[in-house]
Formats: sequence, structure tokens, C-alpha cells
Amino acid sequence: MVDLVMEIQRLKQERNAVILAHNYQLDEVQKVADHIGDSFYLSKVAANSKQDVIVFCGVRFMAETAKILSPSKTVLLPEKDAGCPLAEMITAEGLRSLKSKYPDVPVVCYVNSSAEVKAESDICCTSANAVKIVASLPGRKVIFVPDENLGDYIAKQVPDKELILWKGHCVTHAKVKPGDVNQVRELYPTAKILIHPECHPAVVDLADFVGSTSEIMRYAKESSESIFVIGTEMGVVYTLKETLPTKQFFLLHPGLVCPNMKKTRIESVYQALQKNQYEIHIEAEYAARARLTLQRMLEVV
Ligand code: CIZ
Repeated sequence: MVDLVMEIQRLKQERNAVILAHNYQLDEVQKVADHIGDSFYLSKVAANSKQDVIVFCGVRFMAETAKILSPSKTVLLPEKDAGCPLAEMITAEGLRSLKSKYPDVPVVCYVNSSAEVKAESDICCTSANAVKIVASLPGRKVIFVPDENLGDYIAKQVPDKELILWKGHCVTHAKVKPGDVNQVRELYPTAKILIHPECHPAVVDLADFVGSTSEIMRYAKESSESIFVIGTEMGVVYTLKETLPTKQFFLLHPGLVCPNMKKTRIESVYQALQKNQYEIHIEAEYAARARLTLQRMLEVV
């Protein structure tokens, strides 16, 4: 039987490739990755990497972001159907129609969006820098797409802004209800409950800490507490258990499993390197504008 880990290492050398894995990837994929992190961190790694080939273990918008920022590199998404329902909740046409109702209002798009939607926006953001990006814009009104839960969270952090929100949401984070938080508080009264801002506002209101995946991980590392309940995708619990073995981590809700993130298996990574699949191409028509939207974000944070 082929030792996939060894074969992946061999192909990586042969093809001068780097493997990037999002925090939400399966344990077996994180184990063969050269870098693990959120989409923003991984895109910066991709842009600065010396390798010719980037295998992006995540979902489509993440691999697209890496390609937009590194146009001369070959970017591979190991599972071609690994999409993001949230990113698919808005189209460029829908955004153009919203913009026509609010001329001159700047548009911030969450990184969970297609290249076409990015091209139609003024500046991009991730959950780690969304508050800073919105606060940096001139004027009172801001159009924020496509995650209305994250938008609601930002609006509360930047009260001098009026956010015009698109009605999109992450179907995985939306599974958590306030009752789930109350239940775990009873079960683990000393635990700190760390929640992603893609959860519903009524859930976010009950958190001890709200943050992106990288912020949740930093909080758990720096905290003097030892028990944590994690309100984001279960891949983060895997990384936390690996990196902080003396602390205890529990998943807030059993449904916090993104089926698209879990499509990528170690076999998919092997096939990606062996067959050069599935290569990301961005239409020239909107690649340059999408790059500007991402570069503006990089200038602020
Ligand atoms: O930006 C990312 O990678 C996502 C989708 C979530 C997060 O909080 O890291």
C-alpha cells in the first residue's frame, strides 16, 4: 500500500509545492500541511512563498484569494466542489443592484465571497480585521456583504457607522442557538465560552470572548483559564488540543462541522499534487479589480 504521507512529501519536493491548510481542515490534512491558519494568514503565506505550486486545502474562495494575490503561481484546490454556501449567497449582479440604491457608499466584502464579488467591492475584510477595516472608512454609511451576523457584530463595535447588510449567513455557525450556550454553561460552569462572530447575534451576546479562528486560538493560548468551549468549526478544536495539551477544549455544538471543509482528505492532497488538480483560474476581467480590493485591506492591517 502507498504511504500517502511519504508520497505527498516526495511530490511536494518534485513539484516545488507548499501545502496550506485552513484551521477548519481535517486532522489528517492539517498533519501534512506546511502552514495552518485562517484564510488571510494563508494568503499572505502564499504570496510570500518561494514555491511555484500552492495546494490550498480549504474552500474555493480561499484558493481564489491566494490566486488573486499570487497570479504567477499555480494554485490547486484539491476538491473542486469544496465551496462556501455563504459566499454563494451573493452574486456580483445582486451587489451591483444594492450599490445602485446607495451611490457613493463604500462596499466592504467579507473574504468569504467570490472573486467577482470582490471585484465589485471597494475593500475586503476577514473576521480578524473586519472591525478595523469598517472603522477606517470615511463617511457614516457602509455596505457590508455577505454575512449579516458578522455585520451585526461589527455594527455594535463601531457604533458611529451605519451598516447596510446583505442577508447572508454561514449555515454551519447558524446551527448554534442561545439555548446551546446556556446548556454548556450549566455543564461546564468554569469554562470560558469563545464564539465566532458568524454565529447569530443572540448567541454572540452570550460569549465570554468573540473572535475569528486565529483570535480564539490566541485567547485560549494566552488565558490563565484551562477549560474552553469553542463556538466555531470543529477543526479549531483539533488544533487547540494539539497545541495546548494541558488545557481542555469542548465543541459548543455537534453541528459545528463544515461539510465543504471536510471534503478534502489526505488522498485529495496526494491526487492534487500528482494530477495537478484542480487548478484555479480567475477571469482577467475581474482579477485586477479583485486584487485591488484585497490590497486595500492589506494596506489597512
Ligand atoms: O477568514 C477565515 O479564514 C475564516 C473563514 C474564518 C476565521 O475566523 O478565520
